[in-house]
Amino acid sequence: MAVLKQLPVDAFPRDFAWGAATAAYQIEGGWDMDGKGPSIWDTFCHAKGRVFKDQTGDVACNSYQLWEEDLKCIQQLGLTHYRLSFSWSRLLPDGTTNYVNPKGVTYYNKVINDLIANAVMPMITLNHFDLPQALENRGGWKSPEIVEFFDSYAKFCFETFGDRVKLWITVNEPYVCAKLGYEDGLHAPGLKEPGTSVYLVGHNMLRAHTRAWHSYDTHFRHLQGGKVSIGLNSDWAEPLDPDCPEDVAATQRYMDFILGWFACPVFCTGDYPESMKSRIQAKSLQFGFSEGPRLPEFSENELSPLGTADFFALNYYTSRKVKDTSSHPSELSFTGDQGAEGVTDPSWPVCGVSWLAVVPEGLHKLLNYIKETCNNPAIYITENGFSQIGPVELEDTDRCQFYQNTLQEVSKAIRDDGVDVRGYFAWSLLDNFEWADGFSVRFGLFHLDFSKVELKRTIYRSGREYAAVISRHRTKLEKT
Ligand code: PNW
Repeated sequence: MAVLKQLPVDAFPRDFAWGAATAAYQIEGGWDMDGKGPSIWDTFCHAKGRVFKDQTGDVACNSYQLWEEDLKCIQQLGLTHYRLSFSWSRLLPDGTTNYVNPKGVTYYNKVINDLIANAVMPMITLNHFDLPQALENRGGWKSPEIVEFFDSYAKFCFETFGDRVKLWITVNEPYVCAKLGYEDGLHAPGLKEPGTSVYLVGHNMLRAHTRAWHSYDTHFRHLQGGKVSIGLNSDWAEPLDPDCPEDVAATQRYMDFILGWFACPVFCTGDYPESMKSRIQAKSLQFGFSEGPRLPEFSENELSPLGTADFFALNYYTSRKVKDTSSHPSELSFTGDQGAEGVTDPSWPVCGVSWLAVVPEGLHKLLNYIKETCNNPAIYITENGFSQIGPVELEDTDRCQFYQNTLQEVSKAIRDDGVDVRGYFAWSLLDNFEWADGFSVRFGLFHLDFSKVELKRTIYRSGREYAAVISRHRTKLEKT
């Protein structure tokens, strides 16, 4: 029995975006083909001991050469939207507009044109973790210079592709990039500089986003009429003990340090959450840290991040129960600043990766939270998904159940609570290179056998059922 057949589609608005998402480094391969420059992920994976079994994205799904196969998958699902990212160093090999790689432009033009010819709207992420290595060599996200470089890259993309691309995301998940890349050392560039770089990197990402949004607003919006946002990930969090005031306060801090860190400056106040400012300052004092503020301040002389998003781009995967750790001894670190620890509830099933407890109702609650705290924005769920680990099951009934439950929660948020959800992008179109987990973790609606050069795409049952939902929604619309 097809699980997703039970999903009521009436709640989804007429022009709801039914999508799937990918990212350049995770699918393209062709890491040094046709003039592409290296990115920090090429460097990170080529150094041994970073990634599961030292796997790399050198080939990945080979989407650089097999784009037509991806297109067939997109057609088979009947998607209305497809979210992909540009490889910055495929377009601009040294990260700057001093030299444009024409083969990179040709590749993305073909992708975009094929999508549009098939009535699929592209949503483009300008940077999904894979910073050009040449820019990393100049300080990367830690250097204020990056803001200029990013803005030039963004303007180049708006100019070159913006006649056809109407949905843009500047930076994907600044939280994950800054925390895993500069605090924990688990993602490229693999730095462990706890309690310091993470905030600087986050700040420069916000500034880069702000500049790019303003560039679009000033120079392109009136000609192209598109929308620009920043991609924010968040868990949903609840107090471990709802009757314990310290856990309640810790839960708010937990949300502030993940979502509020970027959502507050962009959607609410133009500044970081109060809890971040006060906690980080207090901890700096406690540790006698005197090399300037660890959490950078927004200067009056530069553009404010407030109002620099035309929609809310939300990546949601999981939920946490939070307990207060504010008085625990800690080193100087992000987690110490946060003073909160998130744990999973034993009743929540865990899929594939250990961090991913499956909690669809958390998405429902998070959508309401964003509606309430971020001025009721139009929301696209730009990533959400379920991973498999271990033996491949093409009949992935668990994942079907997951999509059924999740889309049910989304429909409730729309219908019962009036949350303005405009679209849903499943992560991911294809099984792909899952960062430090390599190919061991499978998020795709299509299966790939990475041991064979053909890299044939085979639809999972969840893909077939997702396609059925989309087609049922369309059929309903045609009748009304
Ligand atoms: C997101 N974690 O990243 C990314 O945007 C995708 O590229 C990725 O494939 C997807 O989630 C699934 O993981 C994350 O370790 C990477 O907590 C790592 C974590 C969370 C999100």
